[in-house]
Parts: sequence; structure tokens; C-alpha cells
Amino acid sequence: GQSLRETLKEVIPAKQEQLKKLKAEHSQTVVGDIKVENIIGGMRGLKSMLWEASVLDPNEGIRFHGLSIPDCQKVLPPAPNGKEIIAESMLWLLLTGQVPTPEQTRQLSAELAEKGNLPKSVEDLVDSLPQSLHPMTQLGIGVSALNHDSQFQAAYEKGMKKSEYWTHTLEDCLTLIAKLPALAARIYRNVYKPGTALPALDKDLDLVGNYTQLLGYGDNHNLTEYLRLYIALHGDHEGGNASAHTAHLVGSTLSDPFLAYSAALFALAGPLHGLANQEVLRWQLAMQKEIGDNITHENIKEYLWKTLNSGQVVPGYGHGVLRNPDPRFIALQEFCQTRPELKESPIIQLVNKTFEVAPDVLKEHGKTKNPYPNVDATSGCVLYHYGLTEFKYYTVIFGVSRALGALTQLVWARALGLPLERPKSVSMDVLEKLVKA
Ligand code: FCX
Repeated sequence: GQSLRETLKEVIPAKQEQLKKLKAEHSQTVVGDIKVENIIGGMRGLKSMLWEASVLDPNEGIRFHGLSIPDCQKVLPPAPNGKEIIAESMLWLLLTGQVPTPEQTRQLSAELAEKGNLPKSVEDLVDSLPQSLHPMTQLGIGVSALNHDSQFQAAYEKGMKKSEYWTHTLEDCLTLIAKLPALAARIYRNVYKPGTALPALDKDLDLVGNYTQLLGYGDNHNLTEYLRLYIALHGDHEGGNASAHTAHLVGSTLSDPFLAYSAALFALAGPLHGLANQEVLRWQLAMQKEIGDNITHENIKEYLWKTLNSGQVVPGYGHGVLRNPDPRFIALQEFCQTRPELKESPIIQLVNKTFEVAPDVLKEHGKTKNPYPNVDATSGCVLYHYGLTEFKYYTVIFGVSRALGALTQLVWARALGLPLERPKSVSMDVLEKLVKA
């Protein structure tokens, strides 16, 4: 089979043609209008950026190059010893729009494992950070420091043609994805298991296989499979979410992929975005502590109202785009149903029970446009069950995953020659004049 680079070289010209045609024939065609609510409402619903790898439908959820999550589960190659989608097959699909063969997937795994070690300077930097610094801050710092060896930046300094941007961007993106497990696992060890030795990367393992091994959970096959699915499913969620959009915005200045992605990580670190999976667990455990065993639907209902009446959001519920239960949530729930130990896990049962009550309470509360769970409602609780209980670490795992989609788009943005992003802002005075005109 063809290599990833050969495949991309083949698919890029057609996309470049597609953009050229859109520009030539439709630059002035109107496809929507801007309302005041978009300007003051976080640009919700405004179609204003290109994103190639995935599109989010409010009712159906995410599709990656047209493939739904169940489609992906059918066609994307798993690890040799597993059943779940792995990061490499998802990355291949996102980057090329094509389903890789198992052999192509293995090649990519081997390449990533080959490149996965951290430079000594980054190891030393991460080791010097205070144990009490949030793991997401540490991850962002580590990723930005990897820009020391950016191929894109070096080539830009020397002077390169625009047509070469994407090849150097791709090399940096693959390097970064390869190094994320070692970086993220080093942070975990430093913060939660200081003094324990990290194993070497195994050239025969996939990215997530290596990641679980580095974290110290390599002998837990079910957790490894869960993390494979988790990381594949969190890989991309179209372009407007805060982390993806940040990578796109920063990347549009031609700062290199390491800098662009570190910025994205700091957007992911907010409680309305990626940090929600840590918040869900904290919230469910507080519920369990307050109510005790044998929690009833009525108990949960009361607890939900208590959260809402104190002015807090119910973490893991609601979404900026989705208007139905998140298919990523459903896929993770299905994973739990196939594992007896998860089916019987008290924390998973509590998540399920909460799901049976929360949508009706949120509807009655009447504020959120989407009363259904998003992926964060369940993702952290499975980790908790398997003994990865340090929930301040959970968003780091999301951060390892989101690189797949955010970095894919950087490659496409450079291949398509997309410009610096620079929307127009207005003051309220200007807006008042505009509405009167
Ligand atoms: N609990 C209580 N109130 C909620 C709510 C929830 N779960 N979700 C939305 N609301 C409220 C909003 O706070 C807003 O109130 P306001 O009018 O007083 O400002 C109102 O409902 C309308 O918000 P809505 O348009 O439905 O939602 P937004 O697009 O503004 O925000 C998020 C979407 C996801 C930020 C929101 O639903 C939320 O805060 N959810 C809880 C946190 C969470 O789970 N985030 C993870 C999202 C995602 F999956 C991810 O990024 O990982």
C-alpha cells in the first residue's frame, strides 16, 4: 500500500482545485446572514470557517469525512490484539479522507513509535515544573517547548515556497502526535507516581498501546481498548469548538504546529470545554458522597435541582451545536455494556441513572438548548473505574486526542493556502448604528 505522504500528495491537488473553483465561481455568493445575536452570542451557528476532516450535524452528531461513528467502528482497522478504533487509523482517515488498510495503519504506528521519544531539554523542563501545577498547564508548556525543533519554523527562516508549507507542517504534526504519549505520561508520573521509572517505547505497539504502557496500565487490556476508542472518538469535532478553532487561528499566523497546538490545549483546559470531563466526575462523586448508597431517581433529581439553583451548570450536559444525545457518549456507553465489570461498576451505574433523569430536569429548568449528555458525561467515569482516579489528569488525555483533528486541519490549511484569520469586530456603538441603518 501507499504511504501516508504518497496518499496525501495524491489527494491534495483535487482539494486545491475544489477551492479554486469555489473562489472563482462563488466568491460573492451569499450563504447565510449575520444577526446581532451571532455577534453578541459567541458566533453560535455562524458559518465562517473551512474545516475539512469532519462536520457536526446538530441531530446526528459528528461525521468524519462523511463516516459516522458506527461506520468508523466497522471500517477502521483496530490494533492487532484489539477491536476498537485506534488513533492511527482515525488520523489516516482525517488526513486523507480514505480508510487505511491494516498494513498502512501498522506502518504509521511504527513511524510514530520511532519518533516518540522526547528531547532531553523537554524532559528536563517538564521534570522541573511544580507537582502542584495543573497537568494541562504542564502539557501546554511541554508542547510549546517542542517547537525548539520545528521543521516548519526552520524552513521558514531559511525561506521556503508557499507550495512547500504543507509538507513541513505535516512533518511537525506527525512529530508532535508521536511525542504526545511520552510527554503526557511523563507528566502523569511526575505528578502522581513520582520516582517510578518510565518504560521505553515499544516499536510494535500502537500509539495508545504505548501511552497506556507509559502511564503504567499496560497490563489492563480493557483500559487500553477503552483509551483507544476514547482517543479516536475525541480526535475531531469540526472546526468551531474552542480548541480546534484556537489551533486554526494561531496556525493561520504561520506560527508552527507546536505553538498552534499548545494554544489549543489552553482552550481545552477551560471548564466549559475539555475540563468538563474532570468536572463530571467531581460532581458525580460529590453526589454519591452526599446521598450515600442506593441512590434513587428522586435523589438525583433533587441533587440536579440543587446544582441548577445554585447557579452552576450540570457538567457533561448541553452543547454548543448538538441537539440530541452525543453519539460519542452513546459509543462509550455501548463499550460499557460489553464489559461486565463496567456494567456492574457503581460509578457507571450512577452515570446511567443520572442520564435517565437529567434531560427532563434540564428541560423543566428551561435554559439549555440541549438537555442531553455530551461525551464528557461518561468519559472520565470509566477511567475512574479502572483505577485511573486522578481526575485532574483527564483533560490531558483529551488533549492527546484532539491533536489528531486540530493538526490535520493545519496540514489542510497550509495545503490550501488559507489566509490569516482576521474577522471584523464592532463596538456596541457601531452595532447600534448598524441596526438603525
Ligand atoms: N446546565 C445548566 N445550564 C446550562 C447547561 C447545563 N449543562 N448547558 C447550558 N446551560 C445554560 C447556559 O449556561 C445558558 O445560560 P445563560 O443564558 O444564563 O447564559 C443557557 O443554558 C443557554 O445555553 P446554550 O445555548 O444551551 O449552550 P451554549 O452553547 O451557550 O453552551 C456548553 C454550551 C457546552 C458550554 C453548555 O451546555 C455547558 O456549560 N455545559 C456544561 C459543561 C460541559 O459539559 N461542557 C462540555 C462540552 C463539550 F462536550 C466539550 O467541549 O467537551
